[in-house]
Amino acid sequence: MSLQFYAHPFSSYCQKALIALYENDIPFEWRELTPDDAATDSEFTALWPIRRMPLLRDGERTVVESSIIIEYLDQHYPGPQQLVPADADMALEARLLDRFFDNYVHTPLQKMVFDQLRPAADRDAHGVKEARTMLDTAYAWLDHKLADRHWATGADFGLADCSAAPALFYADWAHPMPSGCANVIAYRQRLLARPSFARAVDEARPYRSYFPLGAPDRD
Ligand SMILES: N[C@@H](CCC(=O)N[C@@H](CS)C(=O)NCC(=O)O)C(=O)O
Repeated sequence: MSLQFYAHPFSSYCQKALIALYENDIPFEWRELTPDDAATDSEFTALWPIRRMPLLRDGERTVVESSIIIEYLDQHYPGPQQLVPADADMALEARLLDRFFDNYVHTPLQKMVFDQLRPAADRDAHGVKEARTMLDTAYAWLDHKLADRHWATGADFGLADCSAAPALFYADWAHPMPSGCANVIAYRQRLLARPSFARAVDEARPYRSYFPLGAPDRD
C-alpha cells in the first residue's frame, strides 16, 4: 500500500481529506498523530515543519494542505465519485466554495477553539467576537446560496462538500446556526447522512471530550 495518511480522526481538516479517501474507497495506511507516538510525530515534522495536519505520503511524494490532497487524489486515484468537476467554470465554483468553507467557516471556528486553549489571561475576547460575527455572516450567505442546491455547487457531491462537512459540523457546535438558516441546517444534515462523512464522524466519536468548547450531546 503506497498511501500513508498522517492525521488524527477528530481533526476537522483531516476529516475533510478523509472524506475524499472514503468516497472512492482508496486504500491507505493511517499514521495517527498522537502525543503518545513520538516517532510518527517526528516523521511528520520532518516532512512538514509547518505541522498542520493532514499530510499524505504517496511513495516518496509528500502532499500537504487538505484541498491539495483532495485534488491530488482526484487526479491520481480517480474513482466513481469525481470530486473536482472537469468543466473549468464548475471547477472554479467548487474551488470558490472550498475557499469559502476554509476561510469563512473553518478559520473563525478555529479562532474560537484555539482561543479556548489559551491561558485565561491571554484570551482574545475581541477576536472571538469577530469570529462569531463572521460565522453569522457566512451562515446567512450560505443559506441564500443553498436555496436551490442539494450539494454545495449543485447536484454533484465534490471538493466543496468535503470542506463543508467537518467545518459546518464543528462550527454548529461552537456557534449554533440560527433557526432562520434552514437551508444550511438541512445541508448539514445531508452531509451527516453521506456515508463517507458518517464514517469519519463515527470514527471520531471516542474523542469528543477533546473538543475544547465542550461537545454537545448530539451530532
Ligand atoms: N490549511 C490547512 C489547515 C490544517 C489545520 O489547521 N489542521 C489543524 C487540525 S484541524 C492542525 O494541524 N492543528 C495543529 C496545530 O494547530 O498545532 C489544511 O487545509 O490542511
